[in-house]
Amino acid sequence: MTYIAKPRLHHPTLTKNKVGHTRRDYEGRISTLCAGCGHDSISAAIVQACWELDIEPHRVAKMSGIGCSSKTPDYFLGASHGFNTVHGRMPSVLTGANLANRSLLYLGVSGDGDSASIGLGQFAHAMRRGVRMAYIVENNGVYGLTKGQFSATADQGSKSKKGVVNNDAAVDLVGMALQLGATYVARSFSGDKEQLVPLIKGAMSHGGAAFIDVISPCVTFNNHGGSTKSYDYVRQHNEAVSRIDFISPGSEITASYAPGELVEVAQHDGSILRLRKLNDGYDPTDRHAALEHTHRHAAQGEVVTGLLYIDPLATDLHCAMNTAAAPLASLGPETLCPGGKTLEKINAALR
Ligand SMILES: Cc1ncc(C[n+]2csc(CCOP(=O)(O)OP(=O)(O)O)c2C)c(N)n1
Ligand code: SF4
Ligand SMILES: [Mg+2]
Repeated sequence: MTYIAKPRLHHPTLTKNKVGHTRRDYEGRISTLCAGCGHDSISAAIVQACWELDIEPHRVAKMSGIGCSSKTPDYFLGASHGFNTVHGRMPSVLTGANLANRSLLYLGVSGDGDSASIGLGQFAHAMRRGVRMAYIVENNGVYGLTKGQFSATADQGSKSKKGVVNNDAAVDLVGMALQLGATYVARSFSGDKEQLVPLIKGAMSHGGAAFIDVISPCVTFNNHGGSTKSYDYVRQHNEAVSRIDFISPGSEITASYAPGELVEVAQHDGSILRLRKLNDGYDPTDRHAALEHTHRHAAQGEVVTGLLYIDPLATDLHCAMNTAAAPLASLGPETLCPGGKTLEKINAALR
């Protein structure tokens, strides 16, 4: 209920992280979503990930579009920057903000309608440009907010609550992200916090465009038999490629897995993603193999989850454009406007 404010008082013994915050400091307002909605579990995973990463909340900019999923940034990181954009336009607003100030951590939260229908072009260009961000799609296969129409990620042959069959082919956002050049691509399930939290931590520490497709059941409109985005379906068909562990810079690396079963991937910031292979020979640094693997299993009705692809040496849009390291707002007028003579020179060079 929106009118019930969350109490600000904390119990004095709540555990604090390295920057002096309790988990509660990463929460937002009380959720107004339906009880049991997968999106609320994703919000809880984001809270957990940011708390464990010792992120100062004011260093995060959370952006979204329109939909139940896009409402969720109100329910986490209440002390962060936020921008609720027009339907499907989150990626371009995030890109602009990122270009103006690269010192923030960008978290884009969207829905399957928001990113795979009206915002598909925006999604594609943010991925191919390598905008540094953690982009999460809370994928329920329907337009939850507008009462349950099929979205573009609904699987062909799956059924609506009233039994209508979806005849259209599904847009595969994971496949698109892989093809378009995203450098961190994962899929998870809102009901699997153990897998989702380290995936979010890895995405937020990544040096380029990170995308996570999270299957997030809509309990009101798409949680019946015949749906391929229901709790029961995903639990029965979940096929994980790896078990993931996130180790932040400076943490002790313990060897809890038997040698030979582990892949360790170091990221730019010194964090390490430790992947315990569940599938023999699965290589998370092979983009083509990731595409082939996910498509082959999808054809068998399986939902492949885990960290599907990572480029540990990823760079981002700022690197490609050779932009200033400092936020634009911190640059003085002499730097931002170098004067008439410089402009004349530029114009002359273009004639
Ligand atoms: C320009 C525009 N077109 C259509 C709508 C109506 N609309 C609001 S939310 C939505 C779909 C949301 O679906 P999704 O992104 O999957 O979010 P969910 O509610 O399922 O989490 C639509 C079509 C709108 N708000 N603005
Ligand atoms: S309508 Fe569906 S997506 Fe929206 S809050 Fe309810 S369960 Fe969640
Ligand atoms: Mg949806």
